[in-house]
Parts: sequence; structure tokens; C-alpha cells
Amino acid sequence: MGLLDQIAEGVINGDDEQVAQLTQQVIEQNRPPKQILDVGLIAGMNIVGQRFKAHEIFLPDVLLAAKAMYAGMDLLKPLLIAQGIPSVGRVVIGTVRGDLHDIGKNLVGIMLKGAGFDVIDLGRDVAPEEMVRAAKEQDAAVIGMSALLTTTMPAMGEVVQLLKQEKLDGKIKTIVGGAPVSKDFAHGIGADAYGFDAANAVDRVRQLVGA
Ligand code: B1M
Repeated sequence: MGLLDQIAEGVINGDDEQVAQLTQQVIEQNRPPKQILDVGLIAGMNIVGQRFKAHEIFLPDVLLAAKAMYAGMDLLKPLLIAQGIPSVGRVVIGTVRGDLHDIGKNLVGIMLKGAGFDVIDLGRDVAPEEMVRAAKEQDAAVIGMSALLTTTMPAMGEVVQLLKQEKLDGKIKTIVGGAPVSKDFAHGIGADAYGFDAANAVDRVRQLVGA
């Protein structure tokens, strides 16, 4: 088994020490951070999701897996941000109201910072009004929203509607993403963009701000 597979296995087993140690090892071998993320950490978390869905594992196991994933992500973060260039725009991001999943949102934030964006992270369970208020206050060009639950996705549409009501929809653009979110959904609620993963989100935000 290769080291990246062992990282995935560490995430699946919720073994944060194994994940941290192996991630450090592959970083020292100069493996590309994006490869460590995709083939190691995210691949492991995908299997956790499948097993959780199949009721083979339970919530405490998923929490441990998330902790293990963060142990690896913390080490990768400076490398993913390293190529940062002067700010090309300000983005407010958050996981929507009622939703506590923040791993994907954090990855999007890390990649945006790496691409030179000034990122203001509002955290998780963020009310639509709070997203709009923060974007106005911070003079952000883009609001980025993440949702992992089908029940929380509608809050994204509320943000788009609030911006319309305040006639800010031309000035502050929106991008949505997260496992249950699709391009069609994004189009349906009137969001300006949809990102299918963190790297794609960066490309789409670049397009939104014309960078
Ligand atoms: Co929960 N959970 N969870 N969970 N959890 C899912 C989402 C679920 C699909 C699992 C399943 O059943 N297979 C399911 C949702 C079902 C549905 O709605 N259809 C589910 C459920 C049901 C729940 C609870 C309700 C369980 C319960 O209590 N009975 C509960 C809800 C809590 C709440 O939010 N109110 C719950 C809780 C949790 C934990 C707290 C234990 C934990 C989260 C820990 C944390 O985030 N700090 C957790 C986890 C870890 C998962 C799974 C296993 C993994 C999610 C993850 O982090 N993936 C997940 C199963 C799955 O998705 N396969 C599941 C890795 C991450 C890198 O991917 O977030 O998709 P993702 O982000 C990607 C892209 O989606 C995209 O880029 C990222 C990187 O490439 N992306 C964007 C994300 N945001 C973006 C924004 C963008 C652009 C792209 O623009 C702004």
C-alpha cells in the first residue's frame, strides 16, 4: 500500500496521529500538496461518507475521521497558500444556516487564499442576513456558500434573494458548492456560479471578478 493510501486509511480509521505523521512524510518527499489532498485525505473521507450512508459506521466515527482529516489539512494549508500573490479581490465565505459541515468550505477558503484572494471566513451555520451584512461591511466582491445537506441548500437561495432586494446582485456575486449542490441548482436559485470542487471554485471566482 502506498503512503497516500495509508493516509486515506488513517482518515477512514479516524487516526489523526497516523494521518499527521504520514502527511508530514509525503510533504518531505515533495509530493504535490494537491495530490496528497485528493488521493489521500479526500479519497479517505469519500469512503467514510459511503460507509456512513450504508450504516456501516456511525456519527462518532465520522467525527473522528473529520478530526484526522484536519490533522493532515493543517500541515498542507501553508503549502496550498504558499503561492499567494497580492489580493485579487475579497471573498466572504461560509457554510449556510443549519449546516455544520466545514471541511469543504475550509478547503475552498485555503485554495482561494492560495490564489491571492482576501478571504473572510464566517464559519459555519451562517444566517443569510449575516452573509449579506458581512459582504457589505467588508466590501466583498463575492459571497461563497457551502452546503452539505439537502435541507440547508435553500438558504443559498435566500442569500441571492436578499442581494436582489438590496439591489446588490450586480455588485456582489455569488458562488455555491458542496456535495449535494449542482450546476442546475445554482442556476435555479440565480447564483452567479457553481464550483464542483475547491480548485474549480477558484477558477469560477476568478471569472466572477474578472481576474
Ligand atoms: Co455529515 N452528512 N451529517 N457530518 N457528513 C453528509 C453530508 C452525508 C451526505 C452523509 C451520508 O449520509 N452519506 C449526509 C447528508 C445527506 C443529505 O442531506 N442528503 C450527512 C448527514 C445526514 C449528517 C447529519 C444530519 C447526521 C446526523 O446527525 N444524523 C449531521 C448534520 C449536522 C449539521 O450540519 N447540522 C452530520 C454531521 C457530520 C459531522 C459533524 C459528524 C461531520 C462534519 C465535520 C466537519 O465538517 N467539521 C460530517 C461529515 C464529515 C460528513 C461526510 C462523511 C463528509 C463531508 C466532507 O467533509 N467531505 C459527508 C458524506 C459525503 O459528503 N460524502 C456527510 C470532504 C470535503 C472535502 O468534501 O464538503 O463535499 P465536500 O467539499 C468539496 C466539494 O463539495 C466542494 O469543494 C470541496 C473540496 O473539493 N465544495 C465547494 C464544498 N463547498 C464548496 C463551496 C464552493 C465551491 C465548492 O463555493 C463557495
